[in-house]
Amino acid sequence: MAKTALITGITGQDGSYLAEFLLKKKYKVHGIVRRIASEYESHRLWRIKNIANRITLHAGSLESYASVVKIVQKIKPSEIYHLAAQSYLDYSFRDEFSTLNININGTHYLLSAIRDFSPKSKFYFAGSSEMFGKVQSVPQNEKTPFYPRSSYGISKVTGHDLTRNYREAYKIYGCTGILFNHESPRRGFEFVTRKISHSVAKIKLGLQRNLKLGNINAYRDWGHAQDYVEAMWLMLQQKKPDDFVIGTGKQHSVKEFAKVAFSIVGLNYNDYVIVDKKLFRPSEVDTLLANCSKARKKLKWRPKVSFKNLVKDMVDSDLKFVKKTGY
Ligand code: NDP
Ligand code: GDR
Repeated sequence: MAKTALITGITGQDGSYLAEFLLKKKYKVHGIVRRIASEYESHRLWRIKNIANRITLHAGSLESYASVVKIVQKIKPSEIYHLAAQSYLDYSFRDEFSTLNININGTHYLLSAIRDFSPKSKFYFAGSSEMFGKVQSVPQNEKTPFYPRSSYGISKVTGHDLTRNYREAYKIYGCTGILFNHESPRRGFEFVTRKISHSVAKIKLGLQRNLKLGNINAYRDWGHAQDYVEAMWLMLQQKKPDDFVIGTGKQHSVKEFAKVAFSIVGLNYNDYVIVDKKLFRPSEVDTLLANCSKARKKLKWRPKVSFKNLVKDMVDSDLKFVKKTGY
């Protein structure tokens, strides 16, 4: 019988790739979307338009236990991928309250619904390298202590603790994937990689003059989102639930990302990038680097897309996007 998966955050970057991945594996795919998302189809559902007639969407918000529990109780999914979150770090400094409420309560509501109404559902929690924050050792693996530097990071540490506690106390199959940054042409425009690839395309096409960035000396371990959704699925196919760090094991600065992106269209980033102190964060995560040897060994997972190919994929896609939309 076909397995059933429920994805929260299906309209997001990872949710859309994961839905495609699971459809290829013959899953029945359900997703939770905010009511407002279904109202603005052209906007919020753009990432899942191509698969809209093959998935089932349920209106619901992570802010409401009632809406979450009804969906879990009705579908009793084999696997639940909890990806929905207020995921933008900058915004988490401007609104700590909604970040903590959505990210912590949403995770708690789902776990509680699983325990009470669908205890056989396997649960994936979208943890983050932001949990390591001010890193306590380099590189970071599953044993590295956490030191979150934002309400977002704090919410992810709490979600991870909740997941672990439900696993230990109620025997729920719950895993946290501690994923390092992963990007793609479907990345939201507010994140630095998409801001760069989109601006590079607009500058090349004469629609923008320069690119303002904040801390260009921050280092990240960037992979391709398509590789990372496979790791999420693999975590739920193991005999025992466990937590895994997922990354490439290579790091680059924001400056390097910009350099490569501009060079792809034959431009020099020095001629266009302006550092704007207003874009710096109150507390920054300076450097992140994954040690994912546990995932390599136990999940047999490896990233396939290199840093250069990731940047090229994003810039090429944005050149097409800007030519088509003029935006
Ligand atoms: P996106 O920001 O692209 O997607 C977030 C999703 O969450 C969207 O579908 C959004 O819906 C949904 N959402 C937000 N708030 C609510 C709410 N109150 N109720 C219901 N749905 C809500 O994130 P990504 O796809 O990049 O990331 C997926 C998950 O992985 C997130 O939890 C993120 O924190 C985490 N993560 C991401 C990493 C990355 O590098 N991409 C790395 C590590 C962790 P809507 O379309 O309506 O806004
Ligand atoms: P991050 O991603 O905070 O790592 O969170 P983001 O792309 O926003 O920032 C990466 C680094 O770039 C620096 N930076 C800028 N960032 C943005 N957004 N805009 C700028 O103009 C800019 N200039 C420099 C930032 O200061 C930072 O150091 C992402 C999200 O997907 C989270 O949900 C996820 O958990 C983590 O990755 C892992």
